Amino acid sequence: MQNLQEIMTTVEKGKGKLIESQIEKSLADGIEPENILEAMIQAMDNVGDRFSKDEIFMPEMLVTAKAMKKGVEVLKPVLSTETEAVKVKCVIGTVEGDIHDIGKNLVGMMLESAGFEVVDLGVDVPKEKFMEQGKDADLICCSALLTNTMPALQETVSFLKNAFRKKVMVGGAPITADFADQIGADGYAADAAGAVTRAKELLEI
Ligand code: B1M
Repeated sequence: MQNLQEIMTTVEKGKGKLIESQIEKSLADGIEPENILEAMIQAMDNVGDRFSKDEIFMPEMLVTAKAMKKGVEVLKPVLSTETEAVKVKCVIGTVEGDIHDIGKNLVGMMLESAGFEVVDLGVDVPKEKFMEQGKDADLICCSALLTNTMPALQETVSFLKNAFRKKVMVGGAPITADFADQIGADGYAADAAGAVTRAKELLEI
């Protein structure tokens, strides 16, 4: 579809100024917000592939991330389902050493729109901060995007599981269900929608 192709190109080229009007036009044309989000995620994957091949570098990756973030902001009101609060609190953050936050933000946004109270600790979060801020939470959500920060995820999970009996859910591009099991996490989800389903299962909501 032409609209989605345009949005992908805009994200890939990091043309943040165009994204709002293109998304609004697509929504007005009846394209589902989920399909727009999917196209933007696909664009980020393409950017990642080009980065791996040394076709683009950090500055380009940064502007695409900015365009993506802006797009997510535009989509947020239409993606949110405004369900009743479920009286459950979760804290979410990206583990220490890792500054990727687009996926984590999407997970937080979907949890929020499913009625969870979400406290976002941001990126590069030390395990101690997860513990401190997670004391009165029902669920702790940890994201990791780098193979290099998988050990930090593992340390965070074991630290939290030793500190208290809270449920811990993990996710992020390099994380698998097997790895999540191996490091003792209670739950894993591959994407933001799956994170809501898994969180509800874990908390028996
Ligand atoms: Co970086 N980066 N990056 N990057 N970056 C990746 C991850 C990479 C795969 C690119 C590549 O080489 N192909 C690669 C990692 C390779 C590896 O680890 N093996 C990489 C690298 C190498 C790096 C640097 C090391 C580059 C450098 O400095 N030389 C550096 C690291 C900095 C650091 O963290 N210390 C770096 C920096 C950056 C930018 C700052 C430029 C920017 C991030 C900006 C930001 O986030 N604010 C950036 C970007 C944009 C990417 C790519 C292109 C896109 C990431 C993204 O936002 N995806 C990425 C390539 C790729 O992913 N294909 C790449 C879209 C997002 C919606 O998906 O985050 O996977 P994702 O989230 C999904 C799921 O994973 C899941 O749900 C989300 C929604 O569906 N999920 C969860 C995520 N968290 C979850 C938690 C859950 C459950 C599900 O429960 C708790």
